[in-house]
Amino acid sequence: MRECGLSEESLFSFLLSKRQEDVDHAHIMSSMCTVPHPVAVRAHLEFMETNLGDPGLFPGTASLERLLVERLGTLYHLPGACGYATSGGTESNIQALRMARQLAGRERPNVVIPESAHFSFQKACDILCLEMRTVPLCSDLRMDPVAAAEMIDRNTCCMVGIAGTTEYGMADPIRDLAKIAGDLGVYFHVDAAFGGMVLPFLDGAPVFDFSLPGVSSIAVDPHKMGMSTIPAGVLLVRDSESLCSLSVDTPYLTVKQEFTLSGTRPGASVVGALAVLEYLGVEGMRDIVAGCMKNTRRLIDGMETYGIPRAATPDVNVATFAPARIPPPWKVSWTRKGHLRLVCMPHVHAGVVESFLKDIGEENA
Ligand code: 0PR
Repeated sequence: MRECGLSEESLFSFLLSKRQEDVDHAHIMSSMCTVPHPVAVRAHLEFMETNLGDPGLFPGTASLERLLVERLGTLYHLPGACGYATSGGTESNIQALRMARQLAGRERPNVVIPESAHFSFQKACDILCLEMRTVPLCSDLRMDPVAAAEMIDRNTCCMVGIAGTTEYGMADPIRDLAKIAGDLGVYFHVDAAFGGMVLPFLDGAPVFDFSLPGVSSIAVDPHKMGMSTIPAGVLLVRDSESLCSLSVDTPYLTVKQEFTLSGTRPGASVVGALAVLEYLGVEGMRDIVAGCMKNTRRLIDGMETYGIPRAATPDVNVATFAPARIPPPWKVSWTRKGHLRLVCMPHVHAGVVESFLKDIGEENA
């Protein structure tokens, strides 16, 4: 540390010069996060010092976390769902697998997970000492339910399905998977970190939620398509019993037990997440999601007119293509199979798509 502190002015001049080195959102096509909605920012600033890790000191903020869980539970057709706000999809997935492992009580537990799963499941299996069984995808890039059923045995504590895959934006056949899980009595976790804030607002979208009796838990990230500030994830379960399987004693806090992974937890971004939902309502979310899907379709059509074919027709706003040359300053990503991957987040508006297409057209002429 410095012996003597900096003046606020020179400190901020240094900090902001570093901020200038970050990529401008106007050119970010690779991210599943976006510029937070102004109401999320306002709520975040108002709740800056709140700590959900000691809810007895912040009962008002804690009640807003419960309201967020209630709103999302209702959106997913289980108004009485239980859950809590996590730091994002990684924590939600770790905790879901932890719950499944506790509830099953097997000596050598395994989990059955699609090939397309986010790398957070690798972390979860590592931390929790779970054997990870990887299910191949069908030709449409969705998890093969027949192969999944064959991989389940008496030591399987959890099966996972993805509603909106990270790389190709596909929804797995959650209805079929939920039926298999229900019939075999296996815990079924749905990773809707991305799709959970997209699919409910799209007409004719595949069902992935608690309306399917086999679905045990859902991960959804307001800090992705929910336009909250970072960090804001939510883990939802059917009943408090599964959450309680994670409880540890917290003798000197205002509550005597907690089931969360983190101790100290931000209220700011959690209230930010709720604020966006309350402000926009289903109607507002539908508009935003419709815009993102329209831009995704335009991007796919535009790329195809340049002879750059799509790799998939996605269920959510993730577009993938055969490899192409990408001029600076555009920031794109590449899938494990080598496809170009672009995410049409709310900051990638129609004008951004057109200017990207123009640059790609010139570069690949
Ligand atoms: N589940 C799914 C389906 C995801 O897509 C992601 C993240 C996670 C879980 C994990 O969520 P957290 O990162 O919140 O723990 N998907 C993106 C990815 O890893 C996250 C991301 C966001 C990456 C912004 C880059 C970026 O700039 O690709």
